[in-house]
Amino acid sequence: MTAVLRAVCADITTLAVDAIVNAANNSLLGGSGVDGAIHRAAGRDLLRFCRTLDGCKTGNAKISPGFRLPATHIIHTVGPIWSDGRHGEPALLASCYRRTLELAAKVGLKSIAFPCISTGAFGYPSEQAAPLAVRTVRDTLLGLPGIEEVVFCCFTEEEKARYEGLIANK
Ligand code: AR6
Repeated sequence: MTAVLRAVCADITTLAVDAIVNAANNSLLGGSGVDGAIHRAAGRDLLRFCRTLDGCKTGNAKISPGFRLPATHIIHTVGPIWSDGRHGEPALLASCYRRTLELAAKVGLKSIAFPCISTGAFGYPSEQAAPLAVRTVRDTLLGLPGIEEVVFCCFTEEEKARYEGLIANK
């Protein structure tokens, strides 16, 4: 089965998918941006659970329940901090998308929503992150037939339009 890719403009904490993805930091103990929103919406049990995960390396991913969220799971991944693009940032960002999808497939999840990882506090230029995200998701899904839907959850209409253009352009 070929997975459906789509872009939405929404608060990711409202999406009723099998897993939403958190753009976290290495501690996995919360922060600002989408990380803060997810911790607030999921409740204190998420922080308690995350304390048992022993952090997460940049480019890797770990899973937790969704607690009070409509999503049943949260996959926490840690994107690279942008410096100039010549310090391994693209490979690390691609790794976030790949590892997240691999983990989702391993536990049998079918629908996943990603935020625009690293493009907020971590400063990754959005016009470079978006094509890399779409390309990496497409390539990774070729080997993961169980995943049926991937949502790119944007926070602005401009970002959503960018993703829609990339999705339409196969
Ligand atoms: N739903 C969807 N997207 C959102 C939401 C939301 N509720 N809130 C923000 N965004 P950022 P990063 C978008 O900064 O760059 C944290 O402190 C936002 O507009 O959340 O990976 C962590 O703990 C942007 O497009 O994540 C780390 O320390 C995108 O989500 C650090 O920030 C990512 O912005 C991670 O930085």
